[in-house]
Amino acid sequence: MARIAGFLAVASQVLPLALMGQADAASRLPPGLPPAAALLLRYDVNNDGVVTREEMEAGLKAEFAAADTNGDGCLNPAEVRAENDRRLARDGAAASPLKDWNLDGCVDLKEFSNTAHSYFDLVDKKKDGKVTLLELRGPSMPIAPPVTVSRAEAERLKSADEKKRQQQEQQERTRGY
Ligand SMILES: [Ca+2]
Ligand SMILES: [Ca+2]
Ligand SMILES: [Ca+2]
Repeated sequence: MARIAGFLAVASQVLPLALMGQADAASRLPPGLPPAAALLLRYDVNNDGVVTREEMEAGLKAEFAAADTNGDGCLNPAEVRAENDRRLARDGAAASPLKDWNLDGCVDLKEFSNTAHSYFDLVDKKKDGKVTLLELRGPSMPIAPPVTVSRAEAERLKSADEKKRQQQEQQERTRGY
């Protein structure tokens, strides 16, 4: 528990600027995780850094029940609109809007859970019904990690840049600028 708390304290300090403007779920993410990780991490109710399938299903059911205002087991277009507005307000650009996949005018629990289920299956590399922070950081994540350039490579790029700049200056001089 203390370890996770330390983790989050560090996260709030070193979070890349690009994430700063985003909604709560994403800005609470430990460092190195793609914004999409918030999609699953919000179901980690016991805060142990592991999302079990049970935690996800319970969370999805609760969210579905909250969105299904008339309690008929179906999200009609008005309920879908309200839920999508809520997601947009919460997740901003990272929001995943609901979709009535079979176009029957009703988003059922299965359709409601579709995005979370596919992401869970994609990330759960060990297929043990649990998604860990390590797996969320893994290569299966839908958003590419930042490219790290080695020092030597950085130097090479810099000198290539410098050369190009000098050539450009030379050209401009010969053109009489
Ligand atoms: Ca958990
Ligand atoms: Ca309904
Ligand atoms: Ca449907």
